[in-house]
Amino acid sequence: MSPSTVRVGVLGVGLMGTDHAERLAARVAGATLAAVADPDHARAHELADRLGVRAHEDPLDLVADDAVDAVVVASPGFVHEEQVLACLAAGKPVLCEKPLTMDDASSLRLVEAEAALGRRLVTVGFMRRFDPEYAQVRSLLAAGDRGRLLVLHNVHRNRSVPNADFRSEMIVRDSLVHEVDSSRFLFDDEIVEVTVLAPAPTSHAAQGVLDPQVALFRMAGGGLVTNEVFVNSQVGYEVRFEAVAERGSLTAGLHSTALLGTSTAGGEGAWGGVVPADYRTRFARAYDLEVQAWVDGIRSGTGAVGASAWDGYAATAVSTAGMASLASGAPVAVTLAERPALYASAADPVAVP
Ligand code: ISE
Repeated sequence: MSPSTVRVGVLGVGLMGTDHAERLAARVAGATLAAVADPDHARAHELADRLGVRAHEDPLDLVADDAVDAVVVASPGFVHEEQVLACLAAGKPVLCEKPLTMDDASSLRLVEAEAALGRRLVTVGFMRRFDPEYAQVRSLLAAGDRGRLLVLHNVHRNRSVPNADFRSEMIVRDSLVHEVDSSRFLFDDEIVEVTVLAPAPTSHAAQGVLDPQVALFRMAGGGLVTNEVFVNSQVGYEVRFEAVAERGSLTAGLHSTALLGTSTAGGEGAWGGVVPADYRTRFARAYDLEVQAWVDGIRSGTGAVGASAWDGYAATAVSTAGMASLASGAPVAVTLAERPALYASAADPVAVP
């Protein structure tokens, strides 16, 4: 049965979970925020009181709550497997923030659990797919006028990361994973080999952290992707790409770009505007569209849109290989399990808004 109003519970109310909870409470048509939960009970209660909803102390109680139809998982990656499995067992749609889980084996267990159910309940929060420019570039490439996509250049920079626990591996697993997904999405193809290298690190990285990093993906169909990920750029959230096809290139994200080394005070030489502070600003519209599409899919009964559990697994498999490559400095092959019939195409299409 498809509810006319989807009552959503949010698990984990750190930065992203709070952002989603506020979005659901205020600006998603056909949805209400029903409950939140967080291991930091005070934080959960403070948000619940502010938004006028219930707070659960135990995340699994939120999943079991009869007043919750669907769940957003915005908790840390190491609890995703248990929480997503609980949603599957309860038959509740779940929008799980990236990464789906911490490694390919655990992500594959989720794929297998969902495939055994025979219907798609899991969506992975790869919001770049819903960014109007990303979606438009994918459509333009699919239209074929520019010929095949040959090379993709991705740039992904954060001003800084929250704490010294953000180690080198996390740059691959939590940050680069976005480009893993967007590369699969834009090429409509799988990544078969990954190499992750690092220059001498910035002095702004924590002791022993390799930041920035440069990664190379080889696509199954022969395409190549270059990626720069830099999580202590000191500037802001810069995410953009250039897609080079046989007859022309397409660029997205220029509005989040600053030309560094110039001064607005000095008169000539300045270019661009304000660089967004973080992903919540840069991708605000993409998050709105993503959550709205998720809710619409639940209400209409047409099912999940956006990244599937398979996409989440494929991304985690590339990240797992990427972390191995970062450690060895050598290219690492990515071998995926057999794709269950439930996940028919390489990257599910999304409508261009
Ligand atoms: C964070 O978890 C995100 O998902 C952001 O989009 C990314 O830019 C950041 O590096 C991650 O830590």
